[in-house]
Amino acid sequence: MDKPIVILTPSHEENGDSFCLKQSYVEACEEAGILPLVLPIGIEKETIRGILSSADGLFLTGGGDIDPCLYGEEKDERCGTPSHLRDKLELDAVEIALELGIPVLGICRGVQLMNVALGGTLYQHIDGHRQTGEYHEPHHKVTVSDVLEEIYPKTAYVNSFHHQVINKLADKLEVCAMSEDGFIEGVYIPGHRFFVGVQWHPERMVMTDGAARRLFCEFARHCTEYKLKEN
Ligand SMILES: [Mn+2]
Repeated sequence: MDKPIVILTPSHEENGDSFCLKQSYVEACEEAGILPLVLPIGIEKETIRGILSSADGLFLTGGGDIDPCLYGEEKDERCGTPSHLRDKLELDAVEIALELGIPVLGICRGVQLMNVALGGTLYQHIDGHRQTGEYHEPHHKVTVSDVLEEIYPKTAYVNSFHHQVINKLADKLEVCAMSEDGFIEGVYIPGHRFFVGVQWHPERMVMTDGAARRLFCEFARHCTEYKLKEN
């Protein structure tokens, strides 16, 4: 079996006793030839290390808001209730993934988490940016550069289901997509084999948008390359 194993992070509600993962993430992975597995909420850091050491990629999925105290801010009333267990799980997972050098994909909350994990900050609420239409419908333009240039057209149309967005960019990250209203919508680490986050939801557009499919295929390709090098 040559398919790469990718570990997906699930959603969790504070004080909830279960976690969940939207099917669309799993389906987009399978479509791209990835074997998707879930990182359980509440496990110890060493357990995360054990799991990621046997994997070929990490996928930070979308979900609720990150605790603003993790980027040094008081919580705004418009910021949602954070899950401390999920925040911790994902911060640990990013740290370990960077140590291991495995490919990392972040979507929506995932790109925000990447930025916070590396020392950046978020806007806790922005008005007038989130769409009300269907998940697969494009909503606004983004201008792409660098690592996304071979995946998306220079001007791409993407969906938009976020009310938070990157404010101060972490030092290690570079921008690879900007929205037409001036927000950072894509980031990457220069020189890393694949550490890419986008603010939109490509997993909801894979049926209608070739670029969304290419993003998952490119992630899968890097995960496979990592797998072949490591084994
Ligand atoms: Mn957007």
